[in-house]
Amino acid sequence: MVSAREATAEVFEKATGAQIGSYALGTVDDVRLAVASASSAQPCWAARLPAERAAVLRRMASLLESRVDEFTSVLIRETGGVTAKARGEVTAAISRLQICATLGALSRGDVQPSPKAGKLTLLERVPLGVVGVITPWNFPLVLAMRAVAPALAAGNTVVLKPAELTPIAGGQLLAEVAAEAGVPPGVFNVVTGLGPDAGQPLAEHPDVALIHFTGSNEVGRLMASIAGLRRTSLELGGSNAFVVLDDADAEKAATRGAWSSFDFQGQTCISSSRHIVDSTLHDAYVAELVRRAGQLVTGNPAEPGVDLGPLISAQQRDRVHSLVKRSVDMGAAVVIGGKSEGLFYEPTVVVGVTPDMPLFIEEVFGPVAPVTAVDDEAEALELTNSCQALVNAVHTGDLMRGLAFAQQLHSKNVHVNDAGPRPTDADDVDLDEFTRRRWIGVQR
Ligand code: TXE
Repeated sequence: MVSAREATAEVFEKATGAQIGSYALGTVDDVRLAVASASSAQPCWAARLPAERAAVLRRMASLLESRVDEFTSVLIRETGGVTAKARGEVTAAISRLQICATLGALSRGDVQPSPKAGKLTLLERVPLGVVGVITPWNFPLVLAMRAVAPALAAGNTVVLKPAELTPIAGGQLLAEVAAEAGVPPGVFNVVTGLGPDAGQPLAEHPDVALIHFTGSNEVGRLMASIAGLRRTSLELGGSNAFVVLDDADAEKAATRGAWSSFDFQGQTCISSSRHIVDSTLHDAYVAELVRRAGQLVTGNPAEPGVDLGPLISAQQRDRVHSLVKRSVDMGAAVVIGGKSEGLFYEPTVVVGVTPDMPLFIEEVFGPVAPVTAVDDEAEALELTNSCQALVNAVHTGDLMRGLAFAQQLHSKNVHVNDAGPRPTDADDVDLDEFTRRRWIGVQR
């Protein structure tokens, strides 16, 4: 994890600005070394029995469990998330390791009959080779694990480039845990550094079989253009809608809506970025949203009783503020919030947001709830589908109506009368993504 040019940069605690670590500014040479070592380690790792690889993953899970307080504390400081968010992330990372250990140990091929007499067809699932993983700063540990655990379980080796704002828990400490758990040298490699200097050479390296990227649409597009015929897995941003139909319970919906826009300062890919509310419920919904925003305590996330910590960086704060300001300039109105101090941004509710405004179109990624009033369900549906989204939510007093609405949405995930992450952990990891099928026909 030391860069060939030995240059380093500092890691800061987001709430206080105190230095909490440093990371090597990796270069193209570091990436080449890491990929070379991953390439040479891969055949041996792939040749191990799946159960042996699973045992190593389980040891990683146990070690993470034994260091849960330390990882939680580091995550609070490097991401600015509160204790529950940070602890939840460590728990989710442990669960992904355990799930992948089980899936990996159980993984089997298949034998299929052939129409040709005396012929058998064997199906094998084989690892891809070297997997490059590039992660963002919002959930650095679990988003790394979502790729690292299934990739290793399936017999691949990995080169991970963590986000430069958060390289400790989901990079440096993770490498320590892997080594202690018995992951052989070269099987799991971490190259820290800036995106263009360390991430891009990884994406461009011809010996990397799959790039697994989570981050902005802009860099995602770059990853896709670099990939050519090579496999790329992209988890990008979107503008998630939180829809409230005319028969919903406005108070209940606003409780979930507030959580969905303000949890972890709105900096998650599942945060609601647009509240699309039937005009008959608009005032009651906004009143409750504002009441809840006003109750939230902003401060150092390490302290008990704090609900919202700082934003990740001055750049993100300025981005969020610019979305609010440009929308207000176009006619929207801030009901509560809208101001910042240092990296802390007040929980903010903005009304009168129309579909042409930046707050409607762009992913906010900050503690802002933009509200748009609609006349009926048809308009709600049209507006929801007018933006790309990862997870939309619909609130209604009639479950069947909610299901029917959900079935017409274009997003990959939908919640009815709920919001947040997908309901199961198991669904979040997919070993098949890190393997390819090989058919072997055998003639007697
Ligand atoms: O992401 P970047 P940023 C969205 C969200 C946020 C915006 C910007 O809207 O406001 O993206 O966040 C690496 N070649 N999401 O600027 O820049 C970088 O070092 C290769 C949604 O932090 O995409 C980091 O490791 N890699 C998302 C990773 O890409 C490059 C979570 C992400 O950084 C690179 C985060 C390059 N040229 C942001 N440039 C989600 N879906 O949860 C940067 N990187």
